[in-house]
Amino acid sequence: MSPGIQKVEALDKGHFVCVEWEDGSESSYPCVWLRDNCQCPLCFLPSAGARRLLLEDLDLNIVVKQVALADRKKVSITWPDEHTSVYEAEWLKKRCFSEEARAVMRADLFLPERQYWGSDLQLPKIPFEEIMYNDESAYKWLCTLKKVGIVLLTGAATRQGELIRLGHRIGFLRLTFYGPTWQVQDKTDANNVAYTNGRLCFHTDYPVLQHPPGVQFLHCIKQTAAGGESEVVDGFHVSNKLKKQNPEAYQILSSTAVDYTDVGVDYCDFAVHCKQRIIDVDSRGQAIRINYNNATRDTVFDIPAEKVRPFYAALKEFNDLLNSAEHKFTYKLEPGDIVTFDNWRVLHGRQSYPSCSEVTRHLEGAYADWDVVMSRLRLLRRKVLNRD
Ligand code: OGA
Ligand code: NM2
Ligand code: ZN
Ligand code: ZN
Repeated sequence: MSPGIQKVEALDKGHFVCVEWEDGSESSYPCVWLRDNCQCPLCFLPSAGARRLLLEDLDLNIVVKQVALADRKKVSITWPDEHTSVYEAEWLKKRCFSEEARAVMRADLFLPERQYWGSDLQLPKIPFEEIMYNDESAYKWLCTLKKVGIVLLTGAATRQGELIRLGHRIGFLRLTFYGPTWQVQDKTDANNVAYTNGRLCFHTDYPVLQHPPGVQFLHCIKQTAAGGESEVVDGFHVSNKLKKQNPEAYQILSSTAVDYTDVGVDYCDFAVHCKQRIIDVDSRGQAIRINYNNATRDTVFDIPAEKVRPFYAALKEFNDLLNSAEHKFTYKLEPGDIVTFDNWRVLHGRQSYPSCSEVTRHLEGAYADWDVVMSRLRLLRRKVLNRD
């Protein structure tokens, strides 16, 4: 419960409304925002939780005509055209514009906390059926997936179709040109290097898509006796290291647009091309997505010739850091394991394994978007913590 309101007044010639809370703190709200967010049925459609008010009808210079407090719990504002808006104390408190209040809201909505790791990773494990039937376990799974970037689900049936069930658990899977789910096996005339018995060096999947899949699931159905071990590395942790160790390499990888290509046939025929920065950063320079698959990096390279060698030098430096014993974690999937990981953050690879006329190793894979996963996380949190 938020504190009640002690006092409310218009300030700055009616351009702001200041709320004084019972605990002595104060919040100041711009009138243009208050008018824009009027919760009355004319301005807001509750069944959609969405604004009806059009921007065309919003006066940027609006000021309050009158402001009143009811019951220490409601602020009502009368606007110059006699329209009235009522705001609940708790609603206002949550939307306070102070630096601290906004940080709390941001953390609550987006769970930005990261736990970086290296070879010391304690791979989080949860039984698959637990997350399927228990909301607390499912919530824990998704929170850990967001914070650490990887969770191993154990004890799934060793048949195809378990990822479809997992997709239903979160909402839906992300369809790509490789199908709703896809089979990682050594295939003749493979349309992707993943579908061979070869070693896969550290990569993120599908940087050739403009919006690469945020989350990846790999379900081990059959595992070879020799080889086929998995490797993972925390791409955000390594990016931070690179930035410190070699700022110039970091600058190159976070600014150069690299061409990717994928042409072939699978779920349907495709000719996909895209430009991505290998280390994608936000406006503050923090890494937010790694886009790196050496196999699908195009032969076309749309940069000036003199920048090519410095680019390769930077990429080698990054690749060396990814592969350093300090950073990488090696494990081997067992039949029934489903590894779930942040494909924007964690780079993954596998060791080669002997080729054989029979299928000796079989993983089923699938993708989900972070939007879908975060949506399920928020809904589970509401249920589990019994909030609003
Ligand atoms: C892939 C992949 C890992 C493995 O299919 O993209 O990374 O262990 N597979 O086969
Ligand atoms: N598969 C495993 O970027 C890539 O091509 C990753 C995708 C074939 C669906 C591999
Ligand atoms: Zn209104
Ligand atoms: Zn992969």
